[in-house]
Amino acid sequence: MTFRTTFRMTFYSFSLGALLTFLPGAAVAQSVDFVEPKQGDTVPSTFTVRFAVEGMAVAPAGDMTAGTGHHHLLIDTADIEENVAIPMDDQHRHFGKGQTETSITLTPGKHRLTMQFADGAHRSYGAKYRKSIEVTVK
Ligand SMILES: [Cu+2]
Repeated sequence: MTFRTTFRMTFYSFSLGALLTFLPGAAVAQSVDFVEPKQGDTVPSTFTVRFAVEGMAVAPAGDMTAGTGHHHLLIDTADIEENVAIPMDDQHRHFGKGQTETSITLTPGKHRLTMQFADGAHRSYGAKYRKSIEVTVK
């Protein structure tokens, strides 16, 4: 084996190793995000909110399959820590049929919207599956 071949093989196996170390993290991205509206948007009093999740599948409330859950929208209220059940009221909306969008009506001014993905028993998946934005309602 020449020096050059050895060098090449070492180089390739290093690259492959680096790639394999890097890929799993990218493949299992864990997050939620607002498809709309976006941070800082100005919206009419009634507007559509669309949800996206990566690293989990959407399932109806009651389905306790690992790796699944449903979306929640928290309006002008505090975050819900991991494993804590999300209350059900006007500030804590559940999308327990597996919905990925909704229409909401808010008063004029600034509002903080928080998405929180949670399991079939409405227990928060924590910060990894939480996203907050601020919007201004006209
Ligand atoms: Cu719920």
